[in-house]
Amino acid sequence: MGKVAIIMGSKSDLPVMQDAIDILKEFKIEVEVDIVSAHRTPEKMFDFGKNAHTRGINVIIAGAGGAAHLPGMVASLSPLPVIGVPVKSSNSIDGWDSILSILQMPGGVPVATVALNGAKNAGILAAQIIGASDKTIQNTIITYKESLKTKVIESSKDLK
Ligand code: RP5
Repeated sequence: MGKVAIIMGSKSDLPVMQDAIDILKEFKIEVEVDIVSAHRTPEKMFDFGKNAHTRGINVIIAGAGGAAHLPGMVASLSPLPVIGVPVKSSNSIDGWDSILSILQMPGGVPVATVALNGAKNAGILAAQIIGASDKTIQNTIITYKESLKTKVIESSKDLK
């Protein structure tokens, strides 16, 4: 059974990051949640990045805003796939600073960056990564995607 670590730079990121927690819980995937700040707790970030893969974690979701260095720095320290969530935080100018800080990684150190405040998609992507080698989780994703289709078809019918 896979496990996802969801970390964020500040408690103020939690309202956005909660979407990742919620969808992973809906998929019955174990999550561990913590605040890890690249700038305010660099030693904790280093320890987390170096050791996450030794603690049974399969995927890391990291959210941060403004000068959002957490996802990239954790990706530099960890062999695990890192999904970055740019957060439109109080110190962000317009969100682009968060997006570009997470998106524009140098060659060799990928961060799978989702949309601004796109924590739900980060959770789904983490589940899909785990589902690539776990049929039960993959079937959960197949059912979820079917439910998206059903919702659109129902909405279409409602308009008729
Ligand atoms: C970033 O600064 C955090 O990830 C957060 O998005 C932003 C603001 O943090 P607080 O000042 O609200 O703690 O490092």
